[in-house]
Amino acid sequence: MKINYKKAFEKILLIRKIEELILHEFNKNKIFSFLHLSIGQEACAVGISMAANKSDFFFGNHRSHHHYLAKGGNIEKMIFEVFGDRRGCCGGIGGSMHLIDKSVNFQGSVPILGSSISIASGMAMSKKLEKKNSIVVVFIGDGSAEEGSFYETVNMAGLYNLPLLVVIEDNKYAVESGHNKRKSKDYNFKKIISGLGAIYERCNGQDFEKIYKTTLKMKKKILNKKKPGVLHLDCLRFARHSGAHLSKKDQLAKYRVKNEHIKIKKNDPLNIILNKHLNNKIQNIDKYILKLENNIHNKFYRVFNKIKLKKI
Ligand SMILES: Cc1ncc(C[n+]2csc(CCOP(=O)(O)OP(=O)(O)O)c2C)c(N)n1
Ligand SMILES: [Mg+2]
Repeated sequence: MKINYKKAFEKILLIRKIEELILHEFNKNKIFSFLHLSIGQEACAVGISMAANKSDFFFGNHRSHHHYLAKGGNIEKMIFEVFGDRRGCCGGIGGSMHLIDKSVNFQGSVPILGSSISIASGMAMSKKLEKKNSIVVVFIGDGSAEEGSFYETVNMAGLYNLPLLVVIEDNKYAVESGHNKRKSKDYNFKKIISGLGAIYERCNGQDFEKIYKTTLKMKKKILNKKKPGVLHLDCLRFARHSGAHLSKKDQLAKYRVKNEHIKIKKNDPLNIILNKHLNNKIQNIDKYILKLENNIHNKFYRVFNKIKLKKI
């Protein structure tokens, strides 16, 4: 299997830089909207989108810049949307948490936790009835996987053999509460999911290669065994839960596990691809990265400079 690591790196870098630039302008302009950054979690979206087909459908949640961009959503329309411009993908009235681009089968991000999973299962039912070979992928967080709708939907999807892949980006927190504050000690996710009739896999959500390979395997199983799947990705949220912050202060905050900032530094999805696959393949790697970053910067400001910001 030949894997295009360069393409994966470039996609992750695009998402990273676009979000950093959004963050920069958000802070300067005091935009009145929620902002949930995916920084640190980009490989989850890129690994899955590269393993999926164009004809597969994606649904996102409140933290979905990476899902939208990885699926190939229109960058210009996303930037307009985030800054409340009428030319945005939701007419500028939804903001960062409402992204949609049906031209690439990104069916929409829904910020009400646990809601998109039921909507996605409806679409999976329609794909089953149409006898299409596509799957429906829905991204949720570890906190959202504690909503009743998650269990109900996985159960029904198991019962009706739906081609649904639920991806849990487990960054360990729901806002600032960790697993130990939300789950019983005996909570066994694998047993619960298997008991609901779905396929369960878990892997490192910082490592593109692992996500890509696991997704390929799961997609095959979902279509062959006619069962839904739950893919559990262990990942790290580098930024604060929401708002325009990417400071060390949050990484060192009390609600996080001890030394998480060190783990964050060591497990950057960009560095993992560079160290494992690209450093010794690309000559003058710094120049290559700088050129990519400059292109992204120019792309962002070509759109941003067209926006007349509404000051509050
Ligand atoms: C039904 C519902 N309850 C509460 C909220 C407020 N809320 C937004 S994000 C969030 C935490 C979500 O945690 P998780 O699902 O783990 O996703 P993460 O933010 O970590 O990506 C909460 C409680 C909401 N949007 N919807
Ligand atoms: Mg979470």
